[in-house]
Amino acid sequence: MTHATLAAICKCNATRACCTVASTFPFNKHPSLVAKDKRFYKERQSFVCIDGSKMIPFELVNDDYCDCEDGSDEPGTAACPNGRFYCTNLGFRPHYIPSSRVNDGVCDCCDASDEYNSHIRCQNSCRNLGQRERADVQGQMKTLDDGLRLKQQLIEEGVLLWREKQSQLRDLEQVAEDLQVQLEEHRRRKQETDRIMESAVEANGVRRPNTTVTSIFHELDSNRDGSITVDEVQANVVFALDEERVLSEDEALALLAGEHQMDISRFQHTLWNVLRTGDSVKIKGIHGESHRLIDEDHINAAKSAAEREAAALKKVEEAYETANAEISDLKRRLTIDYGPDWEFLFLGSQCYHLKVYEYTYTLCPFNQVTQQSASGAEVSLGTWSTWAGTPGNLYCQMRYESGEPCWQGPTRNTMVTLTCGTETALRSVKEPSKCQYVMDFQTPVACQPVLEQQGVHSEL
Ligand code: MAN
Repeated sequence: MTHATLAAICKCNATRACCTVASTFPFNKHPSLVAKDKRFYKERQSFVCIDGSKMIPFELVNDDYCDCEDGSDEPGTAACPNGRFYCTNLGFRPHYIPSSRVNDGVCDCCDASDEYNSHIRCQNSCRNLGQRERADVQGQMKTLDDGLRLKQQLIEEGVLLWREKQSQLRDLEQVAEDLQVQLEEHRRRKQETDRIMESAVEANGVRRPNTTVTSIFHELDSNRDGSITVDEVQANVVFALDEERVLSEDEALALLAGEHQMDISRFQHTLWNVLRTGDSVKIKGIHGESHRLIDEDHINAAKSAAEREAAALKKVEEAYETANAEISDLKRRLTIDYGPDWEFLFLGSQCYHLKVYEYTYTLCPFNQVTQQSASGAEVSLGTWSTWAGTPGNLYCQMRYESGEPCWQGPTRNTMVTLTCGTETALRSVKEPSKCQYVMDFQTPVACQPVLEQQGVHSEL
């Protein structure tokens, strides 16, 4: 449609929209004009497009025909595809809408100004929206206030906790030092008992094996009556250096410590000791060095002592290893960045859970993230890597990396976003792409003194 045609229509029919626009809204009072833009629409002979590209007669402004490339000649109609209509939205937030939405039968501005010449009637809902938004902002401000108070407490606790960890480290280092001394002592004792055992075994290596007090006693007690008599000694014991000569009764009696009968417990403390060395008398019929008897009890005692020492040493070694592992774990944890005031330190000893559908997610800050299925199987969604916020707000995101590899996919990773709240809790877990997880974690320590009041302007 040309200007000439449009002007003709307007002149002919004053009820047509294009004409009504001009008659209903004097140009410089049109609701679509932002205060700062009003200066461009002073009623004069001509209008210069705001981008300076063209000059047109003033009656062509808002004539429902787009003349300016920047759409500035049609601030109150839908004629220009790139035109913008300004919703004043008094009581709420002002904003621009594309001009194409003006009088299109849909209420876009909460003050109804975009449908000023439309078949539908729009309600002005700006007041309600403003009230609701103000209530939301007040709620957020209260959360922020409470959160900041709690954060202050956590900062104070963080400092104490930090000192506690430092002293825990010193204690552990002392324990490890003591254990090292004990370790050296136990190693020395073990060497000693091993040596005694080895020499006991070695010394008996050439002797008659499998001999014990009991077995020799039974060998001498020919009639198995539980005691050894003079006859039995004469029948079974000979002189080491003269095996042919039979012991006299007196000699046999002397070996029985002057008694005619000897039970095993007495034997153990008298004749057994004489026979064991094999120096003066020995069991008849045994030749060479093997007439010497192995003292199994002695060897067993040495073995038990060596085993006891080995067990004691193992225990101390394990305690030493545990202490050292705890020291390196604590040292590692103390090198983590817990925020400028150690305010995030308390999170290091906690875990937070959230069940989402069939999975239970667990976030153990500065440690790891896991996912447990209903069957109980647990997979790692990543271990602590680093703070990952922006340089100006570093502590608003945590990254956990190198979790369990995903079947035919990447390694599982998790990004945790920290938001301000009065409680510390895991609020949501999502998996926006396969095996890549995002968590919303609320905590007072994420509260910042300045609330980012995005989009809330002074008009409120
Ligand atoms: C498991 C879970 C899911 C993941 C699939 C990938 O079922 O860890 O979160 O998407 O594996 O195969």
